[in-house]
Amino acid sequence: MPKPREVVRQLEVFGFAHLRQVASDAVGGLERGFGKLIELSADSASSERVTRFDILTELPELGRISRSSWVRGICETYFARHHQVITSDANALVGDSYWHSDGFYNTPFLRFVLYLDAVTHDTGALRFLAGSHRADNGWLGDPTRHVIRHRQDLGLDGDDVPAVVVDSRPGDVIVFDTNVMHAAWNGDVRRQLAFNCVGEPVTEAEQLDTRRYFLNRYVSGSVLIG
Ligand SMILES: O=C(O)CCC(=O)C(=O)O
Repeated sequence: MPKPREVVRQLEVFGFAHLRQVASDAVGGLERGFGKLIELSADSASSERVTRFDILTELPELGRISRSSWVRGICETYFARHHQVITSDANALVGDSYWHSDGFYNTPFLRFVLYLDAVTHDTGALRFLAGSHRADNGWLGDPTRHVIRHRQDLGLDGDDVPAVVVDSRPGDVIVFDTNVMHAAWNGDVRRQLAFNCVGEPVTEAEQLDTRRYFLNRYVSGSVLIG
């Protein structure tokens, strides 16, 4: 397991970090638990996206990961205070997830994601615009709008927007600041588990952001698809 301080530096600089095989011991249990929560259609051509929220009790292996010392180390270093897990979700994802951030907040939020299927450039791997989570990096406003309108404004298909693609296999965890612009292209059905964390909100603005973030996850579903 990489040191929390190094992971946090990656999060600060790039907005995401790829933790290879940190959950390899849990894969079997996570797969069995996922199967009880979401039944995948035998015919992938007719599959639709499905999300189940608040799954940490039903999926004790994910609950254990969310309470692990390495998750705590990353969160408490990133947020510089105690943290809370505010939402969790299991998703059967199908097709493209368009370029988006999960809202842009002054309060930082982290999302820990595990794919139970190997995902690559051509099969729906998460990809990121490195550094786009930071307001001081100049992404807000026109650059972000141009990425969202990539075909009209840039003449690029979504998967041709220059980005870092994080190929992942079961047992890997991807953690990202949810302000960062991310997407997934060319994917077939992929099983995803995730939980979202925040530093204990202290100020009124942090409390408001946390409530808005919490509600947005339920309103927008787990991921944006355009
Ligand atoms: O795998 C995907 O389709 C993208 C997932 C995503 O955007 C997210 O988990 O926030």
